[in-house]
Amino acid sequence: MKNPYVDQPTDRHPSLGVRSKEPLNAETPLELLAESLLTPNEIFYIRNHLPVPMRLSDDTYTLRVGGDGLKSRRLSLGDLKKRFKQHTIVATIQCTGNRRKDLMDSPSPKEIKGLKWEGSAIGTATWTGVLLRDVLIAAGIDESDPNIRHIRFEGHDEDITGSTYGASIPVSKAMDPRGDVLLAFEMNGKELSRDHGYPLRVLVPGVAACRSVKWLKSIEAHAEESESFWQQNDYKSFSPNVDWDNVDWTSSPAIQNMPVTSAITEPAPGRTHVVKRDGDDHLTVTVKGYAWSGGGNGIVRVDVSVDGGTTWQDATLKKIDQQPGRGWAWALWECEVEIPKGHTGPIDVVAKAMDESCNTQPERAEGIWNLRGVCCNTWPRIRLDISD
Ligand SMILES: Nc1nc2c(c(=O)[nH]1)N[C@H]1C(S)=C(S)[C@@H](COP(=O)(O)O)O[C@H]1N2
Ligand SMILES: [Mo]
Repeated sequence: MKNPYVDQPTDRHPSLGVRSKEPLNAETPLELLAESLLTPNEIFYIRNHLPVPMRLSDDTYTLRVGGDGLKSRRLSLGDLKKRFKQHTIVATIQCTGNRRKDLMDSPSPKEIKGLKWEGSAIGTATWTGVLLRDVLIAAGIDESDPNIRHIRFEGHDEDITGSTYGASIPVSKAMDPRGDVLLAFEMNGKELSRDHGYPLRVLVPGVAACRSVKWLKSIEAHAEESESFWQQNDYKSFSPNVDWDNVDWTSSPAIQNMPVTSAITEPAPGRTHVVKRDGDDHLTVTVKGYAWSGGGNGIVRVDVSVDGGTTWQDATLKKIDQQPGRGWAWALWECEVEIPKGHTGPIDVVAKAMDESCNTQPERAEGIWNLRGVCCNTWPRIRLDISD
């Protein structure tokens, strides 16, 4: 049998942190992540479940639109670009398993299955494309039809049995004029690369990135969600008491909007950083990171603590101006953290973000532990060691 991985992209950046090779799953180096509001395409995280499909050609590519109540049609890339107004949005996408490592490293003795993502399975870009809403309207969608509840997407990538990657989103999000769901062909002003879905992908801002289907093959309106494995039996969260022996996948909804989260990118988590006091009574340490929330909830604040959360210091935010409810992009933050007078020895720095719906982050992993290790948003933590 032909190796399905023979024809994979060759332009993958060597600095990416590879979590699996075939299929390629790789994250941005954490120390580069909070350097710029827009993540450079070359180092944007890559999450592939299956082999990247053969390079689809601009000229022969067509998108199939159909399903309940829609006129069935095929649209070429040219049709999409000519017939519909083009839009550019700035949005962060985050893998549902971002920061899974923090759940895996938590005290639970039970098994989490999944790639050990650290904090960089997330990135922000400008995305250019046409509105899914406009394409659905042109195909004659009846918004008042109560039986149309989900918009299904299918990718061109397939496993050895020929079944393709797929996902769906609620029709309310797809049709929201301020929901900004795109069929995107450009990322940061450049044609999508093969790894990021060339020639066309869905981009669902505010929603778990597993719904932003790459190498888009078809769109369908339907009463039910996508039947794909990834909609039905994956990317769901459960109570900490559910494990691989007793999980009932039908008992929990597919994740759409994601919870508010943040990460510390500098100093790097996972090792102790020695800081010399040098006789200085007033000592500060620069701590940097990102914060993001789903559902269009922009970040309003990031707080930092060095006493386990008893007292907090304000971080300074850097963010792109977006309308309330359309806060699709992350905020980068920085704090000159004050180390208490006279303190020497180890000290932990923690952070938490708050979004515009006043959601904030849980301190500990135990309450949000789940068997797939999704939606990890505990307080990020780093350790300093203050020496005289
Ligand atoms: N067709 C297809 N679309 C897909 C995937 C995939 O494997 N196949 N992975 C999804 C997941 S889980 C994530 S996190 C994002 C990652 O997008 P990126 O690789 O462009 O960063 O794509 C989503 N879209
Ligand atoms: Mo993902």
